[in-house]
Amino acid sequence: MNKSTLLSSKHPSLFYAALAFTVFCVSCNTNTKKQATTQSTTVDSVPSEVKTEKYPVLVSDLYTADPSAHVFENKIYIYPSHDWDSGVPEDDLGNHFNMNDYHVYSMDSFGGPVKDHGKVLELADVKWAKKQLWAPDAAEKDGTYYFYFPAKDSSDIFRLGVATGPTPSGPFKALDKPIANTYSIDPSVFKDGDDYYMYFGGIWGGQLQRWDNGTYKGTDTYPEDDQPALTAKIAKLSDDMVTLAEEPKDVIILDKEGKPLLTGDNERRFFEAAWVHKYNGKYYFSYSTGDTHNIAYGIGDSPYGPFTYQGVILKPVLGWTNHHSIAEFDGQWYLFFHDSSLSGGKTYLRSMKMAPIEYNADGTIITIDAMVEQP
Ligand code: FUB
Repeated sequence: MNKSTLLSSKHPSLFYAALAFTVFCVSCNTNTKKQATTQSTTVDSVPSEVKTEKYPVLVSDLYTADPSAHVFENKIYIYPSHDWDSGVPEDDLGNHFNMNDYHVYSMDSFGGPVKDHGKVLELADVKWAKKQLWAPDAAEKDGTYYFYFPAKDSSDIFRLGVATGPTPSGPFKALDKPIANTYSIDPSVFKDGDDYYMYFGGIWGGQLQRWDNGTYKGTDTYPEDDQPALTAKIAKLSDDMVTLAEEPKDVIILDKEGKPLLTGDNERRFFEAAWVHKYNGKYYFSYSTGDTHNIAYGIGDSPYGPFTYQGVILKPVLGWTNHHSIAEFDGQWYLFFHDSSLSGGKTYLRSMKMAPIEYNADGTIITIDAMVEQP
């Protein structure tokens, strides 16, 4: 089943609305760097759907997705993708996610105003990148801020890049080349004491299935359904924060019997959107299950894992993708995520949201259902 079929079975009316819309827009634009400076990036109207969702959108003048949140300088900083309507039709490679720039946002408190720090990086300023600025993340070390992002290079291969800046909101300047030995999508950086680890990877459009031990094969190869699933990669970052200190390794997710999750276990296996946080001395590896639309997680004793599968943090949201981050602010943990409520369900026009997270006494996380409507 392809992504379009999945959307139609999950939200049939939204699928046909999205299909009609993409067919209408197919001739509007093409993927070129030049258009990064000329595109329209604003939201024209706020459909009524947004009022019936349990959690409000954080930003309603632009579409914002894949929010990576961190507390810097005693504020919540959010690093999202910037969705826009490029007119590229939906396909299984995610070409409709045709983003060209990034904005950074900050908040002083949960529920408080969200400040847009403006455009902090755009495609035209990244020498090696051709298109598709997907989910980013950021980290701070010794007063310098590092902004990590994926993009396709001139050969249409996803690589991970980095840009540096003097403040959490930039301005960021991209390095001339992608980070050596990185590939695929969705970089996220976890700080553990003085050490920083990068997680990355995503299958289907994220191309993880085209790599074998750091070598690009160029063809899609998936393990059989009864074999261990493809999974995210982890590598420690070097002191310079812009190179890897080691070869990327697999992030293993085990079931309760200690066996790796299998390819056929679509409800639980890794798809994309890796994130790690530490709670009560344990490491929580969370991720999207992709075609089953959950944010799931496992718990382990090391940033490298293995992680034992625990369950679902966030049930499927309105839209195809599910993507998240987790951060603690003022003693409360929060989940940052997105859905397509503001666009009336369009897969590629998403809006970021946040919700408090609650833990059970045994350290498991209480599942959130963002689709529940307010009374
Ligand atoms: O935003 C583009 C892609 O969609 C992200 O990289 C994935 O995680 C999914 O959210």
